[in-house]
Amino acid sequence: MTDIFSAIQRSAIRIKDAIDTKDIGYSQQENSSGETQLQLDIKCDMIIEEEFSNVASIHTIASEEKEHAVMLHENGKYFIAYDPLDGSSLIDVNLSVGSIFGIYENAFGAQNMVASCYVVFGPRVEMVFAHNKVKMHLLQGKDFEFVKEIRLNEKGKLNAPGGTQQNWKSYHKEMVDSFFAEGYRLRYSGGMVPDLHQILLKGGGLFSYPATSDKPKGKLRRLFEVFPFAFIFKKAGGEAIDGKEDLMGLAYADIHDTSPCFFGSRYEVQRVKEVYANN
Ligand code: FDP
Repeated sequence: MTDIFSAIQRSAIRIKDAIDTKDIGYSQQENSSGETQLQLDIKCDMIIEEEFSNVASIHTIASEEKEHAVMLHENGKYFIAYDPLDGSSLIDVNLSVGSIFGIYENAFGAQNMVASCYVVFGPRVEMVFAHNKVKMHLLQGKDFEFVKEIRLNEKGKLNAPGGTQQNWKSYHKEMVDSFFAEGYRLRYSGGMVPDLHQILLKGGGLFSYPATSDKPKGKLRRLFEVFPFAFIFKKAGGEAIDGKEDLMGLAYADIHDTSPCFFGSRYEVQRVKEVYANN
């Protein structure tokens, strides 16, 4: 696992350089989810693939930017699903973005996840790695230094509601409003990585990306985004559900499958469960 951790660190340093120095323009390519790919997405995907190619313990990779999984080393045991640059449309307005990695043993699937990791590219570059514990590291020069362990409180103060409100179900809107009525504050940038990072570091709250009328199966991808963050939230003492079920209990059929998702501390996720159980 140390070799994977180091490869992610090397990738993060190269991605930071790419963000800082490359022109950002729209390429002609579309990714498998039908979105126009930014050139920077492609560059970041290539960086990660290159770094992972040098790690013999990695059997197969799946990237949000590639239609199919790619086998790297026949004798490796880890399967890594990653989103090289999540929230990349936020780059041209200079908001934070991130990379997400789900590390699976022997095959993809939530039940096989053994570690997960994300990197936030903001004013600082921070990396959060969850194995037995959830640990945050800060990029200092060319090295990542351990900063602290992340633990969620029982209850937080932040509310990050994703998706187009016009397309929310009425009970979902009522639930979101009920948190605001209780004093929760809106914190939503539109980047999953910084939005969830904020909730993790500020002790708790709720991030939701529900099923909507335009996206009945949610928007966020199970293998690349949902399972990795579910693993992190649970290890940090919080919860992660699809409305009713634990996200880590969900299967996947296609590597690009999505799911509605709710991540938070226990108090807020309990409210989600109560509201969704009746709907
Ligand atoms: P983006 O489309 O900019 O890549 O991964 C998808 C994502 O960003 C998440 O980072 C983010 O939380 C979500 O989409 C935002 O979607 P909405 O604008 O629909 O809320």
